[in-house]
Amino acid sequence: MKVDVVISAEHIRDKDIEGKTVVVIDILRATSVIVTALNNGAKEVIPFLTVEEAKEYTKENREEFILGGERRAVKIEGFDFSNSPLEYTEELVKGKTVVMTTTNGTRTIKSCEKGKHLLIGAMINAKAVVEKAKTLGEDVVFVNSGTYGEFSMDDFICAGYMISSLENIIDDIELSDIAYTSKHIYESHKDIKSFIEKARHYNVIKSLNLLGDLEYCMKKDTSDIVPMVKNGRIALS
Ligand code: 3SL
Ligand code: MG
Repeated sequence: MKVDVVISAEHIRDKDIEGKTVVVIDILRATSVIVTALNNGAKEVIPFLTVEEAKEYTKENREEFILGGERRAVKIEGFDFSNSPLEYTEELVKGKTVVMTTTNGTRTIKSCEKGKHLLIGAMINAKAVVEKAKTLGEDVVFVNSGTYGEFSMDDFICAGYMISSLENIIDDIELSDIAYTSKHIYESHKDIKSFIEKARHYNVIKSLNLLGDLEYCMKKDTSDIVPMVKNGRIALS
């Protein structure tokens, strides 16, 4: 199995994802939110690129939907939830469809639709994702959402953790240089925080006093679900 990493949404080329299992990562915070919402019983999550599209989709039967997401890391006017995973509790999301738009995460998901299988990964479901990737059997590419098209340390170390975990369960594995580098970064910072706390976006979230979000998103393997994207909708695989 060949394993690769794409460093941001801006760097996705068709040849990197076609025919492969694609794992989209945006641990701060979009993919952590998606995993949390589905783990807590949401029926599905539908990602949109723009605020207008998301609002339009929920216009009829508004009460059936939760509108969630962010711009500049804060809640969007008229939305129900921000992009804090802690808001997506079982009590509030069970049985609901979450309609979501975020700056980088949902954009990355929409850019990866040519992948053969499209999975949603975060630290909180990393081991479950690699088990699923093993079962699917294709080459794997971890697509980091990054921040505004640029490399983001937080997504990179999460990819490294997944690659390190994948190596433990697959014998015949071939890492690209970037995949090897992300694994190496993780293996030198297994606590995660000592690396991520230097990341620009970590400090944006910290400046908003959302330390609870940061702690939550850095935890490993608290969920064993694997969200999968099919026909533009995300549900349990
Ligand atoms: O960019 C995104 O998709 C968001 O996850 C960013 S934030 O952490 O919610 O600000
Ligand atoms: Mg991010």
